[in-house]
Amino acid sequence: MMRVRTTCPYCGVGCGVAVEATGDGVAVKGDPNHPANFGRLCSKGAALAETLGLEDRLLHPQIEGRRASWAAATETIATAFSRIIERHGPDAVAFYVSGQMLIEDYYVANKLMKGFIGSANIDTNSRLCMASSVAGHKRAFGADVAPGCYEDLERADLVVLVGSNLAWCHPVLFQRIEDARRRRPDMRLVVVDPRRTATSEAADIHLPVAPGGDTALFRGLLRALERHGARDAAFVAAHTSGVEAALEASAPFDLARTARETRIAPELLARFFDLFIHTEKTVTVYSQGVNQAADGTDRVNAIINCHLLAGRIGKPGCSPFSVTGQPNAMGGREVGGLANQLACHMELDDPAARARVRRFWRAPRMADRPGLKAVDLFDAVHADRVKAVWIIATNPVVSMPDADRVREALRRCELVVVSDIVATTDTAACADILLPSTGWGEKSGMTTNSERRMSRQRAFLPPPGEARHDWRQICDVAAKMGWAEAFAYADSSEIFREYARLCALENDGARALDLAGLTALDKAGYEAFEPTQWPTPKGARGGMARLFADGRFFTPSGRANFVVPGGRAVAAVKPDYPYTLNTGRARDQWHTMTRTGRSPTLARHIGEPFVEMAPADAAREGLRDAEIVRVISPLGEMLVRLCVTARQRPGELFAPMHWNDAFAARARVGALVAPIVDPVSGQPALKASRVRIENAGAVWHAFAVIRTEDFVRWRAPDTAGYWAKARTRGGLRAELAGFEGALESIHALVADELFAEAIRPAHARAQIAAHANAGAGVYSRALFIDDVFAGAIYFARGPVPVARSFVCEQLGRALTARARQAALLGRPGADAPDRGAIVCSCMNVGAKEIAAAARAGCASIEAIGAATGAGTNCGSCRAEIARLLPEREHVPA
Ligand SMILES: Nc1nc2c(c(=O)[nH]1)N[C@H]1C(S)=C(S)[C@@H](COP(=O)(O)OP(=O)(O)OC[C@H]3O[C@@H](n4cnc5c(=O)[nH]c(N)nc54)[C@H](O)[C@@H]3O)O[C@H]1N2
Ligand SMILES: Nc1nc2c(c(=O)[nH]1)N[C@H]1C(S)=C(S)[C@@H](COP(=O)(O)OP(=O)(O)OC[C@H]3O[C@@H](n4cnc5c(=O)[nH]c(N)nc54)[C@H](O)[C@@H]3O)O[C@H]1N2
Ligand code: SF4
Ligand SMILES: [Mo]
Repeated sequence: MMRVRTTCPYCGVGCGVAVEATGDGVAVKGDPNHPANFGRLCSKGAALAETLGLEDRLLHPQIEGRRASWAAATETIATAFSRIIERHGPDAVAFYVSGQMLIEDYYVANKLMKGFIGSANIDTNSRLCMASSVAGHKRAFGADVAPGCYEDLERADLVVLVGSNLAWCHPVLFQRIEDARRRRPDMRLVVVDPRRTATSEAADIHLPVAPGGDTALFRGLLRALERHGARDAAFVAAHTSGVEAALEASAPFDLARTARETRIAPELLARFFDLFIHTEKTVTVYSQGVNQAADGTDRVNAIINCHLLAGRIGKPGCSPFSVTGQPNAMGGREVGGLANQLACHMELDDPAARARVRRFWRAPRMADRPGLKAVDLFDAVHADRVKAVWIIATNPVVSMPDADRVREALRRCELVVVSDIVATTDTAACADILLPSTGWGEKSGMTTNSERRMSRQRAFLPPPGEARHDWRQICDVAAKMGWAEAFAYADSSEIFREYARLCALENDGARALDLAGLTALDKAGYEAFEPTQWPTPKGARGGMARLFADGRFFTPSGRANFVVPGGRAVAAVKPDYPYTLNTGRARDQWHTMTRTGRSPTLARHIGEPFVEMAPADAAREGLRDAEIVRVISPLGEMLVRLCVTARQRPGELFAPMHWNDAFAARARVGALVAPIVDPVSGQPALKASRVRIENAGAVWHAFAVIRTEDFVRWRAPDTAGYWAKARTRGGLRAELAGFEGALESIHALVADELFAEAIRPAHARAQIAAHANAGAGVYSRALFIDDVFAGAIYFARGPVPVARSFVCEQLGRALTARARQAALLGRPGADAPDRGAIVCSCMNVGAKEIAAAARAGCASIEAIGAATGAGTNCGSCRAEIARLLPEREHVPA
């Protein structure tokens, strides 16, 4: 392998990645020529090489848990789907797919379901992610178009981030904004988020909006813009409709009412309004704090209304900007992966579009009405109306709301097919047929990022085992179902060409998604394809950075629509469930952790599931920081570590969406989330569930590390009611706790369980050292094989006070007698500093080291970087470093 230029498989920024072979693997760097990142990568992108190992990979097809041939698996699926369709009609089967599929995978899945099976029962995890933005775009612009581009973020004088934790979730975009702010210190950043985040801490103004207060905020802003003469009268008159109704609906939202409904201090609101009114070049970025709400589509339109009124759209540095989550979330919207779309931005309810697509596909049976959206789809599975479902590149048993019911639905379902790269996911556990897919680095195709830029993923590794490309799996089943000719593609470039032709078909500018310039792309051109933004109309050399510059929209009238948002959606407060549970992401994990969970570097940042709670609430509930708590909703519960923090406001909790049964005893937050959806988009409200919280009653706590590279397979000790494991270099680390037994007697039992497998094959050379301080309630055991530190477990009555990064770093080392004692106690000697919790994953720098550097006089992030290395590689941790500096340069909110 030489140097391969590909695209990062995580977030919607879509960074270019350059991969090179090294002696024992590959090295991953940012591609300096890629226009999304110009060489930058965040911590997740930088750790990609650590995710390529084959442990837990799914390598062969399985039927009912037994290895099977591809021929048998394909035949079984095709026969079952055909039989069910024949008996119960095409709507009795479904696909549930993903924004992590490539355009080509997605295109053939959609074609098979909507044109050949004849149902629109194909929905995607983008329903949980982008559906409200799609619906809002369509209402306002007549098409699902993101008008702006990344450069607008750098050229804006004001960037407003609404419901977006950009510093953690789109780190490279955030770095581009931060770089622009360093170059132009007058540029302003405003963050609208109920909680304090790494993003809000970098902002000039943080508006801690009450959950659900967003539409009120932007109605108030619309009114203020109008009152203070910020209307672009010429633009509004020539290119929009509905302004009067929108203004009338906003009229009651004076400062006092807006402040009341948003629970933001009036002075702070006034400052924000003033800034927005007087800053022409404004970009408003929004993400899941907007989309994942019962009124998500209204929130989107309330934001767009403000940009339309001020004419801040289609111009450099001016745009409403929905950032996409997944690498190909945008591409999925393009091919038609949602159950209420047809293909290539054509609508299911448009007979002319249906006829056009039918002709093009030579489709025997076209779907003619929308299919089931994600939440309804799994409901239909539960009710046995859908009898076969094929799940590709998504893990709904973790990521769907009411996730226990989703699991139950799959367990009842006649046929569940799962295509994944990992064998051990919570969804794979429910599959009748498991199909091994190729993953990042092994597959080739196209993705579209947040700024409509198409970019190639390229393979640099052979498929492992018998893994096959997702598109190939789908085409093989289609062929077995009788449609070989329509699904006979030699490679992904042929699929892409067909997709481009359909986008261009009878388009002539009628549909924004025009790829006429790419219909002649041959295989060589496809291989050499350079990142390009659509539309790429006929004759165009490159793509287009911005849309709507000419004021022409894709509505029948050609005008953009103001939309009157509904009232504030307030979830009924049930006294038994006094807290609002907000959910979202952590910096160094990706979704259900099937890939990032393999990286020891990424596990350093946060090693276990948690819930964040305000100090006042914790005091009232009698809960202490770092306790194991049970969070309970009417639907389900989870066990996680409590983190008491002033970043969280009273009445609101926050938990990450990442942990699941493969990594923890019981931490699927989706099990608690109510399946309430936005009535327009069908997107679930994942950020505001009603819950209560209680001490889980742990009587002992433990922290363990164990070397796995030689012989140990991890098995959670039966005695531990709570556990969460994470990778560490050469092994695993785990937090454990138990709800019964006495520490004095149980600790030996737990240690034996943990070390059982380690001792057996190597017992002659294995030694276990023990330490006990019964008075302090502290016990530990350490396992040495010869002189090598092979594992340890540390017990305490409360949260375990050992130096975790120190202990992890000793794993696999041959230790002197003194160092062995330090390892047994879990505390570095005087000569080895304790790093504290790791802040900078890339350079392995901990909070204690950064604090020490700050005490020694380092006053800026740069100075800390020079002294410790922290923040000097990917930069994702810069906001967290800033937190540890005594004085920060930002206007306090
Ligand atoms: N590290 C990491 N990055 C990722 C991902 C990942 O798994 N890990 N996933 C990718 C994907 S698919 C997506 S969709 C994006 C998501 O990216 P983001 O949307 O930035 O991430 P979230 O953490 O889901 O939510 C963003 C913020 O919304 C806030 N919020 C909650 N309720 C409200 C509200 O009522 N109003 C407002 N204004 N804000 C609210 C939350 O407090 C949270 O800080 O991230 C992408 N990037
Ligand atoms: N509570 C709560 N829930 C949420 C959210 C939230 O904020 N809060 N966010 C929602 C959002 S925005 C999203 S996008 C979803 C994400 O949720 P999911 O899509 O369920 O999460 P992932 O872990 O990304 O799942 C991707 C799966 O595909 C597999 N995979 C990876 N590459 C390939 C491939 O090339 N082919 C195949 N066939 N499989 C592959 C991975 O191993 C993994 O099992 O979660 C949603 N759920
Ligand atoms: S910001 Fe990070 S996760 Fe997102 S595409 Fe770039 S490197 Fe990948
Ligand atoms: Mo997402």
